[in-house]
Amino acid sequence: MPAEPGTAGRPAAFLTGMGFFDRNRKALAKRGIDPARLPPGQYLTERFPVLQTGGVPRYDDLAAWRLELSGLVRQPRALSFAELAAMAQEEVTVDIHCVTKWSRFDTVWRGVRVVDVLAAAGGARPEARHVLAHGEGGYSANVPLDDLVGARPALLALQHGGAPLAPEHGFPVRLLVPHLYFWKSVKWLRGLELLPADKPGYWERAGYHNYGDPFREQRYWED
Ligand SMILES: Nc1nc2c(c(=O)[nH]1)N[C@H]1C(S)=C(S)[C@@H](COP(=O)(O)O)O[C@H]1N2
Ligand SMILES: [Mo]
Repeated sequence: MPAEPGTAGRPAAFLTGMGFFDRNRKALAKRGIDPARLPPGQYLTERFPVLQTGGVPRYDDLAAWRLELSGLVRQPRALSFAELAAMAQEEVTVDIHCVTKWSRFDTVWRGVRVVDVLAAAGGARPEARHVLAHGEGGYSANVPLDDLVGARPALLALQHGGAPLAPEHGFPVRLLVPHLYFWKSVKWLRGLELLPADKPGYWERAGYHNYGDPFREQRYWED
């Protein structure tokens, strides 16, 4: 089983008694936080862990940065950072869940709705069903188009906690898909490729679940 850096594969199950995860849930209830917000097998952390394959890219010249909108959009094009920053910004407060088992509650992000970003490329063509989000240096993650432009808020985040993204958290722009495991939220985003059919991304090819719903505990292929 492949594993993200800093983890040792599928963690041992807590099969008997009241294990770590149950205690964490009880502690939440005591603090007046609804434990139902914590997906199965997750624990709450106050820290903001940093997880990625490879190094943190540097963008000294943001004027040269582009986001490619490609594939099944009506007018494929590249957006500059200034163009993104000039679009309507929305703030969301969401819980995030990493497949390595940490969750963070009430994280605040500000950015542009994916649907508005795609509108800048004339919108999705009717055959578009899936999106492959491309990060700097070859990382990618696949998400159904509906999960980005449907009822739930998927953003291209430019800010976290009221400030520009930190370099290690994806500066200048990251995808934010809070209702899926956090590996789908591609940092250092460089492109959205709209496709007629699904195409697995970096971790999905390596054994992680294709969809990745934390509340259904879709961590690995067979889950
Ligand atoms: N470009 C890129 N984006 C990425 C990753 C990566 O390796 N490269 N890792 C993903 C994983 S597994 C997680 S849990 C989150 C971690 O985000 P954070 O470092 O801001 O906590 O980023 C996701 N986005
Ligand atoms: Mo992750």
